[in-house]
Amino acid sequence: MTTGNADYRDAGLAFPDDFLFGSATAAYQIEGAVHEDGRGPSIWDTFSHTPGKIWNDDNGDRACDHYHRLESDLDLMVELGLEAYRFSIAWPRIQPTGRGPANEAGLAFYERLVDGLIARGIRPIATLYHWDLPQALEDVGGWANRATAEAFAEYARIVGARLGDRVALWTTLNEPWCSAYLGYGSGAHAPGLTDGATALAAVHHLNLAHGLAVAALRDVVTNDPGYSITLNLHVIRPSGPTGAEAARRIDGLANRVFLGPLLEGEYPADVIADTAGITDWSFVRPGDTELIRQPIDLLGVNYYSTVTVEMWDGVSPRVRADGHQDMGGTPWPGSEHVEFLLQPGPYTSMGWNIDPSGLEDLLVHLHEAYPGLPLMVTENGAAFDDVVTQEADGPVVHDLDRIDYLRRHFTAAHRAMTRGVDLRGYQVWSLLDNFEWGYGYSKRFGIVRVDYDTFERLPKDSARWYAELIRARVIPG
Ligand code: IFM
Repeated sequence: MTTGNADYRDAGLAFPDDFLFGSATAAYQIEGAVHEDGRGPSIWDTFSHTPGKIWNDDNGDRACDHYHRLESDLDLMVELGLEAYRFSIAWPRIQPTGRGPANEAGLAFYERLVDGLIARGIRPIATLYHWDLPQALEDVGGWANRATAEAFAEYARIVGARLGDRVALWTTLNEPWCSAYLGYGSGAHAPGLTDGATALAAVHHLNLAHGLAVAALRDVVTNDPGYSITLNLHVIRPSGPTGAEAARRIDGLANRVFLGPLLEGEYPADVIADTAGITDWSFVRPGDTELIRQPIDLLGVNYYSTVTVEMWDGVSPRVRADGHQDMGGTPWPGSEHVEFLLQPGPYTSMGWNIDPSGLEDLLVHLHEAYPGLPLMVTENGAAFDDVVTQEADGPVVHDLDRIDYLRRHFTAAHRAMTRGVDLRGYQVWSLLDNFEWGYGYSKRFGIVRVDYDTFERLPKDSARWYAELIRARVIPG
């Protein structure tokens, strides 16, 4: 029974039997053990050890110590009833310098992980790249260098040859928007560069890397997996008379510059025009868009919140106070005159607005734009300032705000499905509290709490709530 209310708190919504409920993590955010078993340094090791880049100068050296707690973390997944687990493979564990022969110990670790999942009846969803580029590749240009895309295909081939009889779903890249624009445009992420032309070259080489990697995987895998990429598409609300122009620009840079080549075989002409003063796009070589547009089985969607935009005239004091005048450090090359307005609340502790209608809108839009392409929510979740309470039976985290967030977003996903969207599953971000990039350990996204002194895991109430959803296949009341 649905109540259909505007708050997305419907009761009694049932999910189909083949809907894949799971949870997601990423290597650098949870593994730790950065110097062990031959792992090479990544750009995030370098960046996080650069003073002032990360909140509290935190780093991923130990993270959640998952590398040493693999078996008990797998058992935890069973306790929660997960049907799938989305993890990422650290490229520098497989190829310490990003090229050359495989590091056996690195492959063996992920083999234990995949085998451990399968033995427990959990489907492995493997992401090849969740931002931890081998530092040696960055030293010769990183994602601004076409050779990195070619190296990525070789890495994909190595991993595919080893695990390509067991992985259920391959994801090439996680959120290339972040890798390109935060890594090379705004400088908020590793490697911390601030150059618009470099960011746009990175966009293209990431797209190319995806295409080359899918082809390389197809060459070597022996089972019948799905192939996918995960994008953090922006849900954009226009504001005022200039909102449509602002939305077009941000949609171009955030969404269409990926969806175009990946799914339609071309870059959007308006994005090329908008950025003509920054780059001539000569890094796109003849034939590249054909290489990028590989058939995929599923598109991964990461969704957290929405943005509202309008154009600004360049004299607004509020914009100056926001630092948008720093043209050297924008994630929006060529569109620095778009202003991002404060969103109506409520907010998570990231300051991100909570708007489940954005997820429904996004899924329905993708379904209409690309009919026949299955979708999966590969990340959704929320950071809140959790409180640990000591009760008679031990410590607990009553994270009602996270339960409510998840309830509302699962409802949004369900509503999208009733509108015809072919949604195959939902991976909650995140299984564990973890290293939240520039925010270090200050933000907790986990449905399981991690004590960063003892590394003990404590399932929060949201984990119990999620376990009940998975068991009953109905959103708990
Ligand atoms: O923690 C990140 C994740 O690595 C990528 N997607 C967004 C999450 C929350 O910021």
